[in-house]
Amino acid sequence: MAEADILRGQGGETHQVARGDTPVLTTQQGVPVADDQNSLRAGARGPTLLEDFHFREKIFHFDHERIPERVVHARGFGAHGYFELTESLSDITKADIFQRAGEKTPAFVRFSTVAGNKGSPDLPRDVRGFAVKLYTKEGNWDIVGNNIPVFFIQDAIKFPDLIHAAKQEPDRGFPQAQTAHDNFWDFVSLSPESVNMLLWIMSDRTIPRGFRFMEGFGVHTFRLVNAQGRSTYVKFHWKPKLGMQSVAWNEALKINGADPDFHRRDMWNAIQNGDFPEWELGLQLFDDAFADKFEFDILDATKIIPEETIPIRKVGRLVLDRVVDNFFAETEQVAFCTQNIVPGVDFTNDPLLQGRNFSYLDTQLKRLGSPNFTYLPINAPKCPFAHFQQDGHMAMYNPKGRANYEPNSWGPAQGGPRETPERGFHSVPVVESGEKRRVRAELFADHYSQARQFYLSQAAVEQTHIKDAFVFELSKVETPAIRARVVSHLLNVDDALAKRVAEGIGLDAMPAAAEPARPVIRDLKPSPALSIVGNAPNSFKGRKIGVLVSDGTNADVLKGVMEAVKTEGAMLEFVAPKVGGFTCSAGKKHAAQQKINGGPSVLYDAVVVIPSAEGAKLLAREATARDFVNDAYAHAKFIGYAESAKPLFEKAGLTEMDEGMIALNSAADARRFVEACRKLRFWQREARVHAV
Ligand code: HDE
Repeated sequence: MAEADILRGQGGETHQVARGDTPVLTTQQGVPVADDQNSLRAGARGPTLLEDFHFREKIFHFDHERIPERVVHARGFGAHGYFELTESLSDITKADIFQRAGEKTPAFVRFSTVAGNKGSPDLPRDVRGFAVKLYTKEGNWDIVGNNIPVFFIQDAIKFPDLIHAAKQEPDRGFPQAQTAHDNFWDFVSLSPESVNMLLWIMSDRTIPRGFRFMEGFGVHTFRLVNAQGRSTYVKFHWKPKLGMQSVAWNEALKINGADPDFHRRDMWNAIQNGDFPEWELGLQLFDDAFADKFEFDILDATKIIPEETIPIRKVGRLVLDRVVDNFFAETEQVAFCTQNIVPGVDFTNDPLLQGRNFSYLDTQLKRLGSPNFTYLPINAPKCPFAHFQQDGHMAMYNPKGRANYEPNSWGPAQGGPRETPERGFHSVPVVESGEKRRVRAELFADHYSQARQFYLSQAAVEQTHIKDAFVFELSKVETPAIRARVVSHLLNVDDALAKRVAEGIGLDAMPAAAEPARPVIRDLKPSPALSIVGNAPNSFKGRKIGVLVSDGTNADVLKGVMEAVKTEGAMLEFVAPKVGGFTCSAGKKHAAQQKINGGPSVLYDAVVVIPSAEGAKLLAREATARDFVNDAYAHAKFIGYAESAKPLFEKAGLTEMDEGMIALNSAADARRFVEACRKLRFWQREARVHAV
């Protein structure tokens, strides 16, 4: 704003005044405001007057800015995009969205953590929500999923207990966003149905590198229904285009301090840079014959169907290409409901899903305060809609005319909308019979077989991470009996794992194995698809390198690194002693993105350390620069370095070089380095840096 538009008031306060095209500030009633800096007073030193309607309206509105945060999944981040169908599924479902290959359907996706409050960090060890709203031509369809294909419990009636146990303990109000406390481990160790999920959440799946790098799952078995009324069971999978990637646990702890917004910033930057995050939609389709012969119950949300048993059919892609205009209006007010399905899709009797169908609608009323939340732009269908629901708080679209009921006698023009038996939603006419009892289905009692299968499907380094995670969490549990009870379950999963965890927490005596409710199937074939490391993308695309520089950094090496990173489709940030930038050996000034104490190496997938000899001497005296290289080493990252960086390495205690550390003397070296980074981490180093 030009200086001329700023006026000073009597107290020296700033008044910016609307001129030309600048919009005029008004009250909510549209009354132009003359002064937004001073409330109305009786005399310059007198009391504030009640008749100051502008002041009262402003403060009143401010006082009511907050709505209740979500009970779970409070911390979330959303983006817009589209789903594009790549093959017609008209033989399997009449869902309009699945009819025409090449057609795009608008979508909104909200990612979230589960346990933490709205202001908690992005990288606790936690399941991630992966909720997709598809604005189809026959209504909104919500696939409210997670980044893990199984869940903790089998019956929705246990959800309040699970969440109470996971969130802050009620007497003390902490810990925040962590399962590493007594109540959580007490509850899950008394609920053997949770054991499969425990293996998943102790794996690296719960510390993803970003939303762009994780899978999504519908979790429950659903149905697809075709025009003839034939139903096919389906499980939904979202497969990330960039492949899966996670961070190291110690890294996650540090990222939460250095950048609590790490995941949302990553997604925001990717979309703003035009690197649109993308997933393929995969379907596992099967029928009753398969369901009847499968070892587990397809209605049990604590079980998967391995991809090797029912292959995944890729039918489309989800692309996120637009950030929100307003976080509150879109990400906060979006209301996902599992009950939002469309003709051609149907529920199964999964008792978790059945319970969710009540919970989500109910929770939206509490959060958004009115049954008219469906009219908010983020929630409203993008297809025509017409019904006789009326009134209530914030009514925006009451039906016009005389008819607000049907049947009525007011004719086609005046009478309002009518049923459509052909196109309308029909439930699959499943025949249900049975005793009315509170009881679980028989196969639900297998609690360990798939936990074992999951563990045995992991790469060695992943198994170690799982062991480390159990040891970390149980070390925060103060009650020894709870620690031992967890180990008693692990004995039914894998003896070696139980032993390693028991050793890790210093358990005096091995407990007896928990009594399984059904015999453990010990010879399920491992499922290679369950390993992150085993399915690594062999690409550094979409990842980020932190380049530690100083005045005098070698210009040729710098240029080589920048070009190699660009060719790979990756990103780079300069971390320098001063954010104002640095002058390279060619005398060119470059802006830096981070000052060294605000840009620790945990924010990057790999690092390059190329200060000049002078710069290295300076950085060797800076503790955060020593942390930069030390952490990169400890987190098994690839490190590209100039010989001139050696004094910094030595001062940091890094004297053992390995193959994950690559000397950069030329542009060709830089290319070699970025190619090495495609392995993502130099895992061989990890065992060398962890002694306990
Ligand atoms: Fe949720 N869940 N949930 N959940 N859930 C909510 O709805 C609930 C479950 C999931 O980004 C709440 O809008 C019950 C499984 C996501 O806005 C609430 C049960 C899965 C989100 C609720 C479950 C999920 C929620 C809280 C046990 C993966 C965030 C706020 C049967 C398949 C959606 C809200 C968003 C949110 C209830 C279990 C995923 C209270 C009763 C299983 C991604 O309604």
